[in-house]
Amino acid sequence: MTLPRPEVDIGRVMAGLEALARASDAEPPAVTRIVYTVADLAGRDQIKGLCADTGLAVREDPIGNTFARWDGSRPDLPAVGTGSHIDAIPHSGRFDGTVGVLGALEAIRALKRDGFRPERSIELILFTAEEPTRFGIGCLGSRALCGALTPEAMTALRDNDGRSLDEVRRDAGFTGDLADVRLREGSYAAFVELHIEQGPILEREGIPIGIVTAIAAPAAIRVTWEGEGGHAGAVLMPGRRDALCAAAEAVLAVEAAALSHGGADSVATTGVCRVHPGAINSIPDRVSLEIDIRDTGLGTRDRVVAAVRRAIDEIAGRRGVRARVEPLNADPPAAMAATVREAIRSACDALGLASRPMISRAYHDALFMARLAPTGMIFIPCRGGISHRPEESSEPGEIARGIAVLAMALARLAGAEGARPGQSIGCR
Ligand code: HGY
Ligand code: MN
Ligand code: MN
Repeated sequence: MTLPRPEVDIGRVMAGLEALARASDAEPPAVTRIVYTVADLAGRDQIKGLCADTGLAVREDPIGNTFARWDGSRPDLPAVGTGSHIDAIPHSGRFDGTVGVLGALEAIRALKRDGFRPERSIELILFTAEEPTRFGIGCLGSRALCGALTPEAMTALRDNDGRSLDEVRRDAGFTGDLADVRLREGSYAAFVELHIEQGPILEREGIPIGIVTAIAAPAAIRVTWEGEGGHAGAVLMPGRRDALCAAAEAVLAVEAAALSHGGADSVATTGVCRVHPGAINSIPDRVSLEIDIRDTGLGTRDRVVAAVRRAIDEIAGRRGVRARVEPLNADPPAAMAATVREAIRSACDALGLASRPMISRAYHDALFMARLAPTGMIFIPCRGGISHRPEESSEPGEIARGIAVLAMALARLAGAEGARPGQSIGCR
């Protein structure tokens, strides 16, 4: 099959990223777009509108996973999926996830402009709630699609205001039976996600494309410390059971566990600390910590988690502060499929682009799509490896190269009917 060589309209993609960045609850250049908020719904509307303008059939599932399908000549065959997320953690950047959604849409448009006609349908997916910000668990939408998050578990999810997922999703206009979210086996023949690297390797080595080999194993726990509150002036120091002092020791123990019990790939972060009552002259009686622990190896990751839990028990006992540990997720790593990696690599070769295999230390919806279909990821460089910060940035040329590789990989995976040698690759 002669692979098409579609032209990428990078100006249109950058304009889309710019418009999407304005659907935000943060002062530019920062972006905040939390799932089911007005900003998130505005961003979704932009994407749905662009998909409809591209002639794709758009549908949403009961939690807002959004599917935009380009029917192939054999719509009866399992489709080839692509996509990512548009939700953004507080005070973050405009490229994380969005490049994989708007880039996939441009890949489809470029293939269409090039006269390519896929045999298998190609389906763009906008996954709901890839970020854990609101409901404490990452990849909520893709977990539910592959059955890793059951309707019962979804029903139990609460946001930071105590509102249930069910209540919030319905208020956002997503109704329907949660049991209908899970996709049946064989729904997709393959899945490919385009994403910024969120690390420094590609930029440092001057390599335009990363071909992901595996996605690291993420785990998260919430620890609620319950001590004894009181008047900051009237309660003397001996015998205090200050919940924040216990939590503070635990935060340092999390860092120590990754450094002493893990390996070179072990990372551990306490990213959330909520103090009650949060008054300067009141001894904290309750503190909630959310801890993120990852490694490319499951055993090493679990060693670090165990070390953190031992430290929590020791601190709680010594300080007389109760600690309630709630596992939020503990997922295995995912290997990327050789067939999809090969499709990406052959696209790079056809485009004369250097590439390198690499591990993804961040998780992505591909971590769960890999349970549904042979899955791969395409990484592009981001400036200084910075992500989850307003300075997050990727150059138009880098994004265009990622989209061109994605388009050709999708064409290869979808199979062609009526494909013709395309024009030379380039950016309009
Ligand atoms: O946290 C992650 O790895 C992803 O960016 N949500
Ligand atoms: Mn992210
Ligand atoms: Mn992401």
